This record gives sequence, structure tokens and C-alpha cells, in this order.
Amino acid sequence: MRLFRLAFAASVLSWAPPALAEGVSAHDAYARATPPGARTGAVYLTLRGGAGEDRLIGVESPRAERAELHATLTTPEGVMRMDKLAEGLALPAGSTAILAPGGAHVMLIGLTGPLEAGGEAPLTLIFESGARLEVEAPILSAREMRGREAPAPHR
Ligand SMILES: [Cu+2]
Repeated sequence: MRLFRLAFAASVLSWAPPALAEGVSAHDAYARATPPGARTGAVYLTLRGGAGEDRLIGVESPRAERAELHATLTTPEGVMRMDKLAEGLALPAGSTAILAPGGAHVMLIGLTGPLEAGGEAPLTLIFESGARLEVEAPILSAREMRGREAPAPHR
């Protein structure tokens, strides 16, 4: 029995460090400041894939009742619309995904209070691999948000 327990501990130790070193990572997170009374807010960030494929499947934040992953689409009539990314966001090995205004974003729904410029919005990013990343997104004013729009989609 004792031998078995030691073997189990050793296998856990040898597995954990590579997973940390080669997993997905999150960078340059920021949130858009909201006016008083707003029910929704948006958070943007850059994700980098790790050594293997992974997928962002969920987001949580104590600043909102729930958080969803959204894409922004432009209809043939030129109307911008948001769609929930029901399958999450795939992150192939070594890839970069930029969530930016006009493109994909994390939608905070049911804000517990306004997102005030100068503050921070905490997020937990949940991945298919089981990885969880804690992110603090600085809240930017409308002026600070300028120039951060995603490139126009090709269709
Ligand atoms: Cu949205």
C-alpha cells in the first residue's frame, strides 16, 4: 500500500510542471468602462495557445451574474450583431487569439455595478484542458479605448 501511494505521488509531480509551463496564457486584458445603470460590459484580451490544442470554454467574474464568449458579426445589410460562441474559442498549439472591440469579446451580463475607469474587473478563464487562468482587466475610459478596434472582418 505504501509503495502504491508513493508511486501515485511521483506521477502527479512529474505531470504538473510541464502542464504549467506549456499551457495557454492570457495577456493585455482590459474592460470598457460602463455608464451608471448599464447591465452589460465587455472585456478584451489576447490568448496564446500552449504546446497542445486547448479551448476556452467558460468565463466567470464576480462583477457579473454571468459571462459569455461572444463574436461580433456584420449582417449583409451592414448591421453589427453579437453571437454567443456556443463551442467556445479554439486555441490551436502556438496560436494567438485577439479579443478586441468589434470582434470577439467576453460579455459580462448582469453587472453587479458599473465598471468604472481606473478600476479592475477580475475574470476566471476556464479551458477544456482543465486549466483556469485568473486575470485582472484594467477598466479603460472611452478615450483610452480608442484605436483598439479589431481589424474589419473579411466577409
Ligand atoms: Cu457581446
